[in-house]
Amino acid sequence: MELDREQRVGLLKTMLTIRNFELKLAELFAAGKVPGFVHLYAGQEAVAAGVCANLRRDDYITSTHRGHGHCIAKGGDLRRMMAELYGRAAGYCKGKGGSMHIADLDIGILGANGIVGGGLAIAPGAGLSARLRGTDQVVVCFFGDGASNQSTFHEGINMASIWRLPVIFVCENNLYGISTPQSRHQNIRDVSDRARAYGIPGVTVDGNDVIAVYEATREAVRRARAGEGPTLLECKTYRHRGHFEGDPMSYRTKEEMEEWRRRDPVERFWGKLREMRLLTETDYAELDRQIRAQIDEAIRYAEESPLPDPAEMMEDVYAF
Ligand SMILES: Cc1ncc(C[n+]2csc(CCOP(=O)(O)OP(=O)(O)O)c2C)c(N)n1
Ligand SMILES: [Mg+2]
Repeated sequence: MELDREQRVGLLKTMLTIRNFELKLAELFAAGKVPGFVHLYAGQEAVAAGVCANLRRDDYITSTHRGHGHCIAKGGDLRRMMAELYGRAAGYCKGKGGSMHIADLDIGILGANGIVGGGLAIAPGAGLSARLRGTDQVVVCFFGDGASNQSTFHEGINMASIWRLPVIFVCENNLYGISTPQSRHQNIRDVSDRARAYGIPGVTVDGNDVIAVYEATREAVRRARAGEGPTLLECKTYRHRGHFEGDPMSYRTKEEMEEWRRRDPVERFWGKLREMRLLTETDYAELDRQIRAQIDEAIRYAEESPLPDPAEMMEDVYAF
């Protein structure tokens, strides 16, 4: 089934929203407006956009420390996201969580995770819940190449495979875990090879090609909804920025970064749409302008919100 114009432009819009949001956030962070840590998603937009375009509002995702893109692609509210990043009371976690704790249960976002591999333990549980409630909801578990060495990866995928849970495990292989290249943290090139050990399909796609990601996810979602069980989908991609904002990036060469910038997922897809005559330069400029205006509005919303009241410090805090 071919995607129509509206669907293609929708994919570009999601990617461009993530790109603009992240680059604006980089500026705000450098200006000292955003406290804490931020790990930006710029460069990996095709993964979040291509995957989430296959999901319904009531499907679930689990996210990571690099989670803004997942949240935006699943329909997260830019204003509440920005307010959370600013640590303000109007934020998703009332300003008490920050970048790595954004969640929105109303639209199936089960949360970002500061714990690498944390989502791999949560996703099978959400899949089991869907099964027990008799729904056909599916769960997407986003995680990185580094996380694929965590015990939760093996336990989570094994559990999901034996119970045929409706989970799509999406590995965003951006070739690094902090400063460690993939070749030094695992002895395989394709993380999807590991799927064989659990008796499930393993697929690797170009994670900078939004259509390739979209199509591979469509099949994985079809399988999951039909009760055929999980898939491990690896998307090869690259982060444009450091591991965190402020990372000097001494572990990567300029040549490597330039090479990947030539494969920029947003530029590439916009170029395709222009070639297909689905979008003109004017349309693109207008789309970009609207997105920037929405982000500026989110910043205004965040800046107008008060800081959380210190008296509420212990509210919404759980201990087990
Ligand atoms: C359990 C745990 N171990 C270590 C860390 C420190 N840490 C934060 S991000 C990261 C690397 C994650 O790499 P990857 O999964 O490839 O994700 P990427 O940052 O490339 O998106 C590590 C080791 C952590 N947050 N949690
Ligand atoms: Mg990585």
